[in-house]
Amino acid sequence: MLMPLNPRAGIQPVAPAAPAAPAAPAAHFPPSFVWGVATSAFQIEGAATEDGKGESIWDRFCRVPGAIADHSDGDIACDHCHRLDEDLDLIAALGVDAYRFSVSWPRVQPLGQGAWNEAGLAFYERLVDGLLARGIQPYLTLNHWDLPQALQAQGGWAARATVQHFVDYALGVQRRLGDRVAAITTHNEPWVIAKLGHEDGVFAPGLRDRAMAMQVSHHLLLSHGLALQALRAAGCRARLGIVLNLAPVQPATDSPADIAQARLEDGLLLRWYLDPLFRARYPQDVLDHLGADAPRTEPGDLAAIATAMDFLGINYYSRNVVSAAGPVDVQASGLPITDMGWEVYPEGLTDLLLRLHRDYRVPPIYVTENGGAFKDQCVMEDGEARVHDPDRTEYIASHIAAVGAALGQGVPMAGYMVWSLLDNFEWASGYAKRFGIVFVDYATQRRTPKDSARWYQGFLQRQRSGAKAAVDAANR
Ligand code: IFM
Repeated sequence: MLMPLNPRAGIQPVAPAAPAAPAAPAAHFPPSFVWGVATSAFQIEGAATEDGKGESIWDRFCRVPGAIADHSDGDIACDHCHRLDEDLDLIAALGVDAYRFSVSWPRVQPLGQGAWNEAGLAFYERLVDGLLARGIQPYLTLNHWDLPQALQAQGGWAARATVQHFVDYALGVQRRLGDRVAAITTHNEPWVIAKLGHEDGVFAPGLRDRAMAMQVSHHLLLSHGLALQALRAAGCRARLGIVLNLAPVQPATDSPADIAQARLEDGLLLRWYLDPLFRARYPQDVLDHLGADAPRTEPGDLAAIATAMDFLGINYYSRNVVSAAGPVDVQASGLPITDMGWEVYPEGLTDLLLRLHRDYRVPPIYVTENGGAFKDQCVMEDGEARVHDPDRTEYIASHIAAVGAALGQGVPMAGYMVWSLLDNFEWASGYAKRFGIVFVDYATQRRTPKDSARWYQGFLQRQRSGAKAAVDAANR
């Protein structure tokens, strides 16, 4: 029996019998490089109606018949609110530098404006202090999609008034936690909120209106810029940035129609966000394409959006292959496919990072999410529960190598965070898709670190000893 690194966490140190691990990524990551794991509030917390928490748009959306594949909701999720210490120990046992989590806006400000909920603020204070006590840097996200339902009733992100409510919310969180968190992200994946939530209607709040979706994207970006200004004016010392979901968009063939389609989708997914953030303008070809669906802006909006950031967060999962003829069958590429139906394409991450550096001269970049949903193999070995997930380990290792390749070519990479610490509520897919490096048995809420967690733990140990050896050599 191996002794756990942290007896309460139950995770084992990597032993010779550990799963066949892929070759360690060859790149040299500097000692300052931040390694982490990530989650979000709605996906893990549960306690949906406890201690004064308000309703979020995701609480409401889960009640819509057919909205969630397995008819589940976030009421209990990973029961994280009631298992905070156990989960903090799990994070610590991995040996990461940082933990990226989000604050549930309706938990701390139930109506999205006005009164604050002390119990909610106290929960996040316990989380942040618990991380610091374990030597882990808190990376806080303000908006990982769970807008207070009360604000949705007033128009949600489509209403310009929500911009100021968000700024006030950011300031309230800063007042309570800003002195102790390493970084604050305004929004996670604004494209998802706008497109999937307001144009395609497959995510909360389930609306289908392209003009509204584009207005939402503008308000998200504007609230990001204004929040940064307000936080800095309030003396916030945490590093400030935004997290975008980006993917290289590639034409299925070299036909002019496919190339044009790829250019347009690149505009809608990447340049629509990167151009205003780094060039204070929306891309003209996308504005032309949108016509009357383009968002209404006011003087000064674009300058506010382009407020300088301390970092850019990138969530990377796969590439997008597009054709003018319609959806592309990714199975045909012959690449491995995750349980979400996404191609495993690590070289796309290197390409993307190089492009960001070349075209936008971005600030230090964190890969704030990267990981894969795969079918896990749960077994009992020598009386011990084990979860074998070689595909996930391979996925993570190959993407870390892709980050290393970008770093080696001069991209200012600052960190990498695995999505996700725990299996959790995968939005419209419910609980069937598992991204965690720690398995969650939802019937018992028992956590079992998967082989990928053991691999990541060992990888981080090797990083540390490599970094220490380099420092010792330099001091000799
Ligand atoms: O689970 C999500 C996360 O909330 C946002 N980025 C993508 C992940 C996987 O779909």
